[in-house]
Amino acid sequence: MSRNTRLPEFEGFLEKVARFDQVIHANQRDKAKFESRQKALVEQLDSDMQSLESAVDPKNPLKATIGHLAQILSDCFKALEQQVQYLKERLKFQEMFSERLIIIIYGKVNAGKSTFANYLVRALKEHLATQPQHFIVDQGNIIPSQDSEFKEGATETTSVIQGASIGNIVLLDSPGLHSVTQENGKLAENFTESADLILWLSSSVSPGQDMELESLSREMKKKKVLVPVITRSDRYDFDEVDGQVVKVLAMKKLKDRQAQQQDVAERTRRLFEERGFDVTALKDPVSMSVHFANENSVLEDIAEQSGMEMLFSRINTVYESVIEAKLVNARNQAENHLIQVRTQLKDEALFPALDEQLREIDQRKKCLDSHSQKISQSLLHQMYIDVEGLIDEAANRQDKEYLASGIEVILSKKLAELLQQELFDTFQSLVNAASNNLTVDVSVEENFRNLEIEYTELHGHGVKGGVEGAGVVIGAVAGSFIPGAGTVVGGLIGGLAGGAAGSLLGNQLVKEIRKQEVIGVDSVAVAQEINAKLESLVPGVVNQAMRNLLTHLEPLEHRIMKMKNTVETF
Ligand SMILES: Nc1nc2c(ncn2[C@@H]2O[C@H](COP(=O)(O)OP(=O)(O)OP(=O)(O)O)[C@@H](O)[C@H]2O)c(=O)[nH]1
Ligand SMILES: [Mg+2]
Repeated sequence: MSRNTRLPEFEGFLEKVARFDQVIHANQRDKAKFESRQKALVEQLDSDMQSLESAVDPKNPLKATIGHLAQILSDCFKALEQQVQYLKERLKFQEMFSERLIIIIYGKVNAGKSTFANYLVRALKEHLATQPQHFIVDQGNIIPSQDSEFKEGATETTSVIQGASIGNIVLLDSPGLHSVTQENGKLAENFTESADLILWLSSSVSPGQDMELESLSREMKKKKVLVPVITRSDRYDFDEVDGQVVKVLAMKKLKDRQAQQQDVAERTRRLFEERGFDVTALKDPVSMSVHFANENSVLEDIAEQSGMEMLFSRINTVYESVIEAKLVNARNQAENHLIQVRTQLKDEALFPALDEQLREIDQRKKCLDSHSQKISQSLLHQMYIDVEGLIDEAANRQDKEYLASGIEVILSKKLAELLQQELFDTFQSLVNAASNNLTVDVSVEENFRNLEIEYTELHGHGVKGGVEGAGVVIGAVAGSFIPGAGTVVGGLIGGLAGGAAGSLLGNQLVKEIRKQEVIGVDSVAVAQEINAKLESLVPGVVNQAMRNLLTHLEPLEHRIMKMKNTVETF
């Protein structure tokens, strides 16, 4: 921009900037808060993780994945530490220039950032009649450089944050976004935070590509003041000079430039609406060409033709927001940092791993649910078979305790076998202890009863009917009837009863003695009781084993939920 031309917008901009140092005082108190908040978050997550690790049994198959989770968390901490480091560097940088307007020239590789930065430095130098001081930024430190220009080039050229300080303005030229060297892109993205104004450049060759709009929306989300610029809005015309055809650089046709501006504006707006961002904060793009401005600097209205006047007019309209942003920049950076910490933990690093862990746990819980009934049924079936022999043994001994403890032993042995068979794949050696220490109440209420007969023995002389001494009996079976014993008892009763009737009628001298005799053991009532009991006992015992296994899952689940909550409420 030549001094001779009238440049109201550019001059208006310079006037504002001249008063810049009167308004700036970064808020130091708010700035410090982020560190203590992040420290509290890290400590809480660390303690949550320790609690999770101590809750996982060494035999738990989830042990390995939980170990992996601890590793992920520790990586997150390292990344956060790195970000804090970046933030401190930015704040340090920002503080160093707290009384100047920091403009960052930002955008995709090859957008024309360095070329534009050089153009601006030259224009400022000319108007302010002062020398720029070039520097590079290294870990927040300003290292003065001997260069008097930023390097421009067709291949990716800029790999550090370089800048020039002139008057009340600090101009930063950043490495290209979506750079082949990812680090460079990150460096630039990280640095936009310390700037008060972002000039967002996109080449007119193909302006506002999706990835570029993504980066633009990220900056706007951070509530940065941003002016979109479509650079390189020129083309070559062929002209005839002194009878020779020559290539002449001209601006792209106005209607083409307007169409590009509108297209970028509309697509950005759509993206913002989709994301629910504040559309009103968006500024329409301005198109310009540095090459055209440089090559035609003699033209009276070059600032207007090249798009520069329009650019400064746009900058002037956002100037008040720039000042407001400057005042709260440090606090905003700290807030943005904390938001970023949460987003990163939730969307990128920690939550996906926690959710994966929760899925693993849920899958195991479902496995318990789905196997529980099957295990109960198989166990009940096996118990019916095995208990039959045990009842016989216990009946012979007439020992209910023997029966009760025998059932307990068989039950836990069979249960252990079934758990091993059905759940080992999922729970591995945890199943071994699952059937230990179960409460199995097999008290037997019913008694084994002797199976007895009662009969009357007749003693005396002159008894008719041929019974001498003891002999004639009226019998009745005492106790329950049991198969097997039945025939014996039945026969006995029949035989004895026949003789008894005649004897009694014939002689009063006969002496009657009532007698009882054990002829077997009745275990029917006990067997019925046991079978009925098993029906409710077995599912209860299986349920206990399932709950034992759940104790290896639920505390983990609670602790993982707690970690998520720690981040959510941060
Ligand atoms: N036609 C035209 N080309 C331009 C203009 N500005 C820059 N260029 C060209 O675009 C290419 C890249 O320019 P740079 O200024 O180095 O771009 P950059 O954005 O700094 O690139 P990186 O630092 O690599 O990200 C160079 O070949 C420039 O000559 C312009 O206004 N018009
Ligand atoms: Mg560059």
